[in-house]
Amino acid sequence: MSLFGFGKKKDETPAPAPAPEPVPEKEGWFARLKGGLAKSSSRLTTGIGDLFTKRKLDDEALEELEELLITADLGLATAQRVTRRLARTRFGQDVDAEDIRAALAEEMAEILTPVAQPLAPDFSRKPHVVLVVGVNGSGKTTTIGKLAKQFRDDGRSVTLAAGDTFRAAAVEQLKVWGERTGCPVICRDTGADAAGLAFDAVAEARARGDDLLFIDTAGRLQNKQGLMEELAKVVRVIKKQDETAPHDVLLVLDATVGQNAHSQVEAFKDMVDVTGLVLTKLDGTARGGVLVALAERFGLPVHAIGVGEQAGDLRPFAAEAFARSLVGLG
Ligand SMILES: Nc1nc2c(ncn2[C@@H]2O[C@H](COP(=O)(O)OP(=O)(O)O)[C@@H](O)[C@H]2O)c(=O)[nH]1
Ligand SMILES: [Mg+2]
Repeated sequence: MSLFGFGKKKDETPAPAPAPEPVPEKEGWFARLKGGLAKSSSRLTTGIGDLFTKRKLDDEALEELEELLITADLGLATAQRVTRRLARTRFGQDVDAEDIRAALAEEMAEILTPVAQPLAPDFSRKPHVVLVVGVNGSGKTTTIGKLAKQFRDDGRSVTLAAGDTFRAAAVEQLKVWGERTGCPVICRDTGADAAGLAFDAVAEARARGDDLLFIDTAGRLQNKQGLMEELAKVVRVIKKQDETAPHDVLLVLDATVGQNAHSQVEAFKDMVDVTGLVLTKLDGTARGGVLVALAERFGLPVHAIGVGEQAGDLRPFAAEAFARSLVGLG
């Protein structure tokens, strides 16, 4: 299965270097998201412009619009839902590109609003345990670093557990985030048992009375079975410490993979009880439309979106703003 990079050798790819220290932002995160989504929406925006320079919204127009939405990664089901609803209110009317953009943004916002739910830890659990899963390179470690920063800034005590024990560089990367955010990092030697580490991490965080524990995991094992067994074992041992944990299981998805994100959600839902999503790399992709398709298909909460590599580049997911950006509206 190519989505996991299965079949490749285990530890050949060096972990990406941790992102450099923050530099003053030249443009705000939203501008960057819009810039990134401009790529996502350029096809959509120009496409709509080409299709609708004053035109009757008839069957042919709807069909062409549906095709356009599919190429913008919304997927067949979502594209059909959106065009059908549009047809219900506007069929037979003369419409222009602006009408269509506004109507599409509204339809998409409706799909996105229910899933726009920030991560809401219960700090009385001490610790609230968040297991972070996803394929290699999706942005797990970076997202943990960013979340740690946010909760530290709120005055919370946070521990990080370097559960990607396959790669020394992955452990180092989390340590850098730990230093940067002032969070203790629990780690073991490369190749150590990830479940054992998770067990100890919960015990340590509890002994300290921490508010939050983030457990990083490896995204690439020899095969899906191997990954499934490892994640199941991690969950099992966490439950030995606290049967209510893990309290959140975050699946981190790289938005640049587009439709492939669907099979990643399917695969991880089979392995663990995924409770929410984080979509990363929305700052540089032309495939942001996939988020709408994921919302429509799975209905899983989208806790945050990544719009860059820096600590401040993780943002709550705002449904309406996202939908409008996607169709090129301000
Ligand atoms: N542009 C951009 N890069 C990101 C984002 N999130 C993560 N990355 C980068 O993606 C690469 C892989 O991230 P990493 O956290 O190591 O992925 P992991 O293997 O899932 O832990 C790193 O170079 C990160 O800096 C994001 O939202 N935007
Ligand atoms: Mg990692």
